[in-house]
Amino acid sequence: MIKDCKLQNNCRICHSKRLYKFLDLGSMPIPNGFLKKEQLNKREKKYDLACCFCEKCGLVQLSNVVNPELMFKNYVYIPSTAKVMMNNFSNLAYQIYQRIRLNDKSLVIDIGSNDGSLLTFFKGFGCRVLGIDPAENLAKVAELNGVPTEIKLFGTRTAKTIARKYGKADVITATNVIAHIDNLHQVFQGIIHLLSKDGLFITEFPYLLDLMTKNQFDTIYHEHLSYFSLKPWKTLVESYGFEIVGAERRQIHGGSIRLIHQRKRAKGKRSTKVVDYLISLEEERGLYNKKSYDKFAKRISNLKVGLNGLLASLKIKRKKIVGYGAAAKGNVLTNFFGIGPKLLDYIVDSTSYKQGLYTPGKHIPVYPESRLLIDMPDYALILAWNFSDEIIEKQKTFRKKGGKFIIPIPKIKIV
Ligand code: JHZ
Ligand code: ZN
Repeated sequence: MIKDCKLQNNCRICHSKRLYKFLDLGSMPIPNGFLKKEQLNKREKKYDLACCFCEKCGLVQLSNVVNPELMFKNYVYIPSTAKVMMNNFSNLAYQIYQRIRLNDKSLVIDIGSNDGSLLTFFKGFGCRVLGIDPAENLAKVAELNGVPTEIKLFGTRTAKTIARKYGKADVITATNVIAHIDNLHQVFQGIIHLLSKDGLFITEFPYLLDLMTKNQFDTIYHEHLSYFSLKPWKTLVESYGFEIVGAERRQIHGGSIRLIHQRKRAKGKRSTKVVDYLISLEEERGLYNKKSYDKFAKRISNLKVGLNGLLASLKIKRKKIVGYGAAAKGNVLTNFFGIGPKLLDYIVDSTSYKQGLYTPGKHIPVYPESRLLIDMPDYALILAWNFSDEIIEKQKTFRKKGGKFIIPIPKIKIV
């Protein structure tokens, strides 16, 4: 029998055991483990959530690994409800299309393809596309969107099977999924099998530099096994004969990084200066110094006191407060800060899969966004703070009618 959870006591990249635990968020249910009403009185499974810094290579990672089957087989997160996400996908597809002039013979494979959103843009350029994702429910949606999908977790074995069945890929993309994968060595071994000689491997993930400098502690959860900066990532990439040929910071998800990789001797243009620049910036901001992580943990405990203080003072004034965006990160924040349905009456969210359910741990009900204007609470705490601009713009009427937004991160702000 496969265990639900295992300890990770060495570094996923360099295998060192010198791991420094700097943040302990306690034990909580998986962040997308939304519950039906009839499940509310059953005991939820909880898993430790703590974060370590590798003193040898600088990778930040969780102290344990929850079985991916439990988290991803039936998945409720979809990127396509946020305009900003779709714009980012369209930008990525266009950038690659321009770079290597994709045509109807090109094959683009997306690892962690979710509902097929990113691949629909590549399809728009006439390319052949294939998604790979373990979520059975979302693969069906992707197929309806015209994106053929292999329902699988990615690793060496999957890569070999797919290369045999479909041929080698000219482009492999992996957005917001590499941090979910335990065995990064298998990822690169898989890519070696699946990518054509001059092919591009493009990945995008939340950037540790943003996480640290903007107090984004709530993006630390069971799904995200690793928190990458460029220095350890570069070592990993190079150990498999690849090179980072393009790097760009993106605003998406509060600060991400988009990286383009190719084999060392592959044809194509290279811009490596930006990688060196970013690594020096990481060093300058203390990303490779233990003390920075202690300071980060201290800032998070201050934030906890600050936000709870604010919500309690509003409640004393009999204000009605709700949450906005039942994001996975919101479930981390509410669980760690101890914010339950007594403080937040409910959370509104645009994802149909989450509506009608209850948040894991705190059991706050999730309703459609339309409820906000019907009810007109005094405050909405934006738990999906990475989409604050889009949400505030969308909910202009709420503000006009006197509603206020609270943005908790990077620091508490009332709009
Ligand atoms: P959002 C996800 O984290 C999951 P989450 C994943 N593990 C990952 O790696 C990261 O992203 C990067 C809602 N919403 O995207 C939709 C509205 O209601 O921040 C979502 O439920 N109205 C793959 O779950 C939530 O907010 C809106 O107008 O923390 C946002 O979740 C908008 C824009 C969003 O991801
Ligand atoms: Zn390491």
